[in-house]
Amino acid sequence: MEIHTLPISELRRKQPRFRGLESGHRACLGCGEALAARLVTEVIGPDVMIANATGCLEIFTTPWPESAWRVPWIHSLFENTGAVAAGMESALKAQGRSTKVLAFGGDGGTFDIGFQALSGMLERGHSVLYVCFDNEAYMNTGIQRSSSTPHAAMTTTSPPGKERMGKRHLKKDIVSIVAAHHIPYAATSSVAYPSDIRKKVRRALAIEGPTFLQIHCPCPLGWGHESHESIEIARLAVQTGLFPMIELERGGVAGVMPLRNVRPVTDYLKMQQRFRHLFVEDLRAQEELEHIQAIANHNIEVYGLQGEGKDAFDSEGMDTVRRGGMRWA
Ligand SMILES: Cc1ncc(C[n+]2csc(CCOP(=O)(O)OP(=O)(O)O)c2C)c(N)n1
Ligand SMILES: [Mg+2]
Repeated sequence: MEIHTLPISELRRKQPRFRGLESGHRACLGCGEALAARLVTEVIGPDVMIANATGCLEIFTTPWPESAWRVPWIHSLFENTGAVAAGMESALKAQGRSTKVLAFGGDGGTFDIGFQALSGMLERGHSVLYVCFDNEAYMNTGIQRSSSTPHAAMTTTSPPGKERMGKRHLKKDIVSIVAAHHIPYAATSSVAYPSDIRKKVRRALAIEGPTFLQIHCPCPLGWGHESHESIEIARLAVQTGLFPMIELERGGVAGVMPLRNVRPVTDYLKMQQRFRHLFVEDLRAQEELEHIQAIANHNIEVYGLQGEGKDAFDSEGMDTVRRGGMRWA
């Protein structure tokens, strides 16, 4: 076992400077959302206000009368986070204050029910960083499928059986839809890459105008894996090409995290109970596995994820290749 021998002053220096979300909340062991929210709030500093949609993150951080937040935080409805954040930003602007506004929502709150409010916020150009904690289902209410649930995944409302092999439809490409609002910055990231999250949050906050970050967050309960496997699974989603790590500026691809060693999708799928029906002797299962591999291949091709030569970074390398010619707003 590795023994840490760093002097205490060095250990303190390595501690994050700011902690917007305290420990001691009620998230499950291995919760991807809890880790992602901690990483985001480490970077944003104290001069912020957050509007948080209904969902796991809101519930597990604020069991009345307690709160794990160390920043001003408001619970919006499930469906109106974008509108609440837009109102907060307008009010602060009218007061001449520089406090940054963030909106937090789950995939259900973002891809589905809160989408209209989000779209309005983006279109009107509010200076808000909207962070979507994407655990690919309505977890808080008992693992119902959302439009973010990946194809063929089992949820309580997309059970595999005679009629279908899990969810019939495809995962919505939310970051492209958001980017199509011509906003200055929209990106994806993953809890498996903490420094990538920090980098993208810093970038987004430095930009005037609406920005968006979708963070892929495994859910041990909803995906059916051990809590200690969350990070490995999140990393495999990226390394298979199923969750491309990209940055979009005003709708154009500005950066990608290339993959040096692309892994087969089965490496990712077989670790999760929500895909267990794909690993049985069944022709339909075989076809679904091929379909999912084709989705990953498509992502790799569309975003040019398989880097070569000097542009090739290992996906462990936590760096993104900047595509030429784009300027940060
Ligand atoms: C208008 C409305 N419909 C339904 C609900 C019930 N509800 C609360 S949280 C939630 C699911 C949240 O899913 P998601 O946004 O993905 O967040 P997660 O819990 O997965 O983090 C639902 C359906 C609600 N609070 N308000
Ligand atoms: Mg969710």
